[in-house]
Amino acid sequence: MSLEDCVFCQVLAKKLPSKMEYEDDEVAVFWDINPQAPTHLLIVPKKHIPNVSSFTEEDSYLLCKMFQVARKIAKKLHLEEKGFRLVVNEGKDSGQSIFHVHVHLLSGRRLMWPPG
Ligand code: DGP
Repeated sequence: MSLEDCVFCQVLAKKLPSKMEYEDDEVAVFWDINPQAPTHLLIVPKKHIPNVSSFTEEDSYLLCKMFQVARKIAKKLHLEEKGFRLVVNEGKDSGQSIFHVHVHLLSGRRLMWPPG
């Protein structure tokens, strides 16, 4: 897949604007363009991996790192006390619309369960 085909690759390459909250060599965190909660961030690996099903054994470190970054961002934004939700949509029926794997971090309102 080329850079032009993936919205998140374009965000990561700064070819599309975003409100970046965190960035290192492997993972970036930016604010969702269509927020579903007062805090709605996306934790995204810089490596183009389409979805969870595409993760290889070698990517295991990255998957773990995405959750570590989520934890640090939640702490930085003081989300721990009230709580937050981490969500990964996998495939079209789950609602995945961008096929570059990402973890949604949602917080700031009472979240319903089960999700719709
Ligand atoms: P999902 O449906 O799980 O694939 O989530 C994709 C999310 O990405 C969705 O909540 C909207 C968000 N999104 C789509 N395009 C952009 C964009 O160009 N910039 C940002 N910041 N978020 C985007």
